[in-house]
Amino acid sequence: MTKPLNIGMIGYGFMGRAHSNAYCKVNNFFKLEHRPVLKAVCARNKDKAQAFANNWGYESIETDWRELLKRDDIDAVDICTPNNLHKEIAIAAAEAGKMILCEKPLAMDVKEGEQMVKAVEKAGVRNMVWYNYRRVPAVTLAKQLIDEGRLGRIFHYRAVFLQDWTISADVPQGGAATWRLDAEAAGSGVTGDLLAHCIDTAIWLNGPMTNVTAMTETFVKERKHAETGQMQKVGIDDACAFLGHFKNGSLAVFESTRYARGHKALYTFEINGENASIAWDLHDLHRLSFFDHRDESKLRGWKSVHVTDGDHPYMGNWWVPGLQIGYEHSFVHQVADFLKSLETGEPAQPDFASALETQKVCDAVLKSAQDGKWAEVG
Ligand code: SOE
Repeated sequence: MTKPLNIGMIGYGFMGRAHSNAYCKVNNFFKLEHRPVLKAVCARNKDKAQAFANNWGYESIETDWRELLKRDDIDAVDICTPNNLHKEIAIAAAEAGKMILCEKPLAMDVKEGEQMVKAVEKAGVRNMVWYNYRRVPAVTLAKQLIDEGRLGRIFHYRAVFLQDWTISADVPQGGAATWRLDAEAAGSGVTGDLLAHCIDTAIWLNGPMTNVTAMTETFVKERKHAETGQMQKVGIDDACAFLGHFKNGSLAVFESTRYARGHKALYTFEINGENASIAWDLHDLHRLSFFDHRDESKLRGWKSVHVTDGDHPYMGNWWVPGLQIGYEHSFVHQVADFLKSLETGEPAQPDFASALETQKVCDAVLKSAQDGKWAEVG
């Protein structure tokens, strides 16, 4: 018999769907003591909340997140709102004694993030941030190879996250579909939305970063606001590139943009070590490229490992070797790990405190771009 874990989800956009799907699937594939129960979804628009509830099987709806937090039948709150609501909801949820699963980035900035960390620590509630790419099996395999010391001393960490969906000046800012372009709702542009993923993965794989030097650009200076219809100054970074140092002495080169025509979600990283290199590409997410200089010289070359075997991370829970899985499974894995953490007592990662480290790098990147100088992290 599994123990129910009653979920109250706030927000119902793209991430609401990704998380709901994960809650629905997780117990079919992972043997766990707890089972998420879709208790309630909360959104301001009653009809849309009901339609979402009907589609995913949520038992009830709320239109005010404060009412959701008052309910005794909610164990865990999943925050899928725009970034500017994360702090207020998370702190109130912690005070109400709820577990919290919060969409990335943790907060609008470090100041907010610190308050959130303090709140969950004071309340002693379980917390996690949805940096899902750690749970792509090939990325988790990269972590295993690095932890086994196969790369040796690491010299370089290179990452990009490229998209092209905001090139047209007709794309509005604000509103349900395009809040990511509105600085008031998102806090920042590609830095908080896309580079935050790259930074989370990088810190996880290669350790903390110490300082950065960055440049940002806003190519389209004004956009219509989707709700008011008024033209408004664009306050987000459309593109960002930065260099930096990791504590282990390796060099960081990161770039993100929503203006790379032809690229929809090209998240790639490459790590070069003394003995070996690793490369990964979200467009081919089930493969991990690995080059080992210690291989016999006449056969030395890049291997493309199809990460679908039973002894690859998470894969023993899915189909049979050779059959691959996709984007949505990274969320299933993250829920599985969260539920497992309830059994082991270990904090599910990344928790708010770990996500704050990513936030510190994001803040340093934005500060450096603004000041035109190197910025220390933290
Ligand atoms: C933006 O387009 C976005 O959806 C991000 O918000 C997600 O975090 C990223 O995984 C894909 O792109």
